[in-house]
Amino acid sequence: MLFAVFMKIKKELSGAKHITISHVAATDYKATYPIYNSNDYIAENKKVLQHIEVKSYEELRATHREDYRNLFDRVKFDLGENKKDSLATDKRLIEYADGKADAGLEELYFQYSRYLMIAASRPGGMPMHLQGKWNNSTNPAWACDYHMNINQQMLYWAAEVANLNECHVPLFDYMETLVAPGKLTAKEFFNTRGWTVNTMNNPFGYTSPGWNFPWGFYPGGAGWLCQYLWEHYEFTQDKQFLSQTAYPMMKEAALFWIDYLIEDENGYLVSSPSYSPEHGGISRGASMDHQIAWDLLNNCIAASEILGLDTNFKKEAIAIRDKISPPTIGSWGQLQEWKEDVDDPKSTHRHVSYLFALHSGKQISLDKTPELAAAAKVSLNTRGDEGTGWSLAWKTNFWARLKDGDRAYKLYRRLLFPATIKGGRSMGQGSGTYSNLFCAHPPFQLDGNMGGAAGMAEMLLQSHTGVIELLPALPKAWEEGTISGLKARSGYEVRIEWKKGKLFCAEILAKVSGVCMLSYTGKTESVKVKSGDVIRVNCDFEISIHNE
Ligand code: FUC
Repeated sequence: MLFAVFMKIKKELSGAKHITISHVAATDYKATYPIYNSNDYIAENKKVLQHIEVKSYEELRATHREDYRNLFDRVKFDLGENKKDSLATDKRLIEYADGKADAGLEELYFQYSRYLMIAASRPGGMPMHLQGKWNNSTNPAWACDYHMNINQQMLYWAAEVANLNECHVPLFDYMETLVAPGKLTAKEFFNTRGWTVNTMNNPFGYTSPGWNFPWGFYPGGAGWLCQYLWEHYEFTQDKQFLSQTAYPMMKEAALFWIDYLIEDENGYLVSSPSYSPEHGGISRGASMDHQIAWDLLNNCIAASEILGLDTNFKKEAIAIRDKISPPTIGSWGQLQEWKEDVDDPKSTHRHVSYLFALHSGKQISLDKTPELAAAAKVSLNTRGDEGTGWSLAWKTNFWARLKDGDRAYKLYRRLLFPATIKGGRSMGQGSGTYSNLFCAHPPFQLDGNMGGAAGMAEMLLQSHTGVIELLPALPKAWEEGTISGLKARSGYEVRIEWKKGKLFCAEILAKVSGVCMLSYTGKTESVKVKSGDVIRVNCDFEISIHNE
């Protein structure tokens, strides 16, 4: 089509020094169940065109830059001197794979993920999916779909902490379009209330199990997605979002689980039938389902308290949450993937779903449940340090939550292994990073980029336990550095500077009033703050409050 336009222009134009071509491309797609093609794309195209035609190219470019920089410039990241910025990226990756230091490449990887998110996920548009807007095929891998058994969730792990909460919104808008078809799926397939989605989803309300069994069956999808509604609230403290958008979807997803769980012979509630994503057969009591149901009910309980509503539902949610079959330690010290103690210590499968409670859930933590955290470590060790792109990224995050910075960093470096090197690496043949820094599952999937960036943030700052932990998993390799603009839960913005592997100073800006819990190397302090206060922390972890 563009070619035809060029030919016409060539015929009709003479003597021009430059031309500006305005291209608009709305479609008839509208994200409304059950009819998805009612958008008046002609009117929409005309409107956009009228808006841009009155502006020069320079004006448009300036508007674009301002819009972009407003998001991008929020986070500054510096890992010190060692930067090979003048080397081409493909060569840079190869040197990095040889074990050479390249702080600049690591900074770039983090900021590149933020760039991809800014480019691909903006309010009013569709959320990112497997290949995002960079899909170049009419028959892409896994249909370039919305895949809910890890991929879609991982795509947004960095959104809040990397200060791009607006970019999270398309995911929530999309989730809202899944509720009506998801209710039908819950009723028709499982005879429950509420809504659910399975592994594969698309923009046209596909929420049922498919396209194949068993991997297409995954009732945990909606519950897991709902975690990010809660996270968005936790980071932004936006109560209107919580009451109008998040809580209604969370509650409906919780109703699904309240109906779906059944009591076993020991009086525990278990998921049945259930399936630990892409590993093992259909059984009763896959741990991931229990952890997701626990997380969802736990968040619903907190939300109903904050909003001051649904007392009866809250009571029921508490009773159900506390009866769910808890994470269990098996005969060889592992965290059990299923209700039965049947884990295979030789399995190096890429899906590590049963550690959801460690990340991105928060039921297991080093401080609050040390035995379970130790069991998670045993499981992770047997799964090994190989994997597909997203699997490496998830393991980076797991080790960061276990506060083993060097191990997290090892996985992170593995994620940046050049996919172009012949033979790749053992299990995840060809997994790592392409020369343009896209993550290689393979094939290219955006999830690993976002999961990798989230893992880097997780090494420097954690806040999922209600405490802002500074440098919780700092690897030895990152001896010096500064990061500013990261977000922490409960409405904080954080700047951290470290030297010789130790905290040098930090500043925490409170966006809302509250009590801020801070910790560094096991020392914890709690301070009362007002919105606008800045908490300053020095190298001895001494705290002062300022209001400029
Ligand atoms: C899940 C994973 C695959 C792949 C696909 C898109 O099914 O098991 O590895 O990432 O999603």
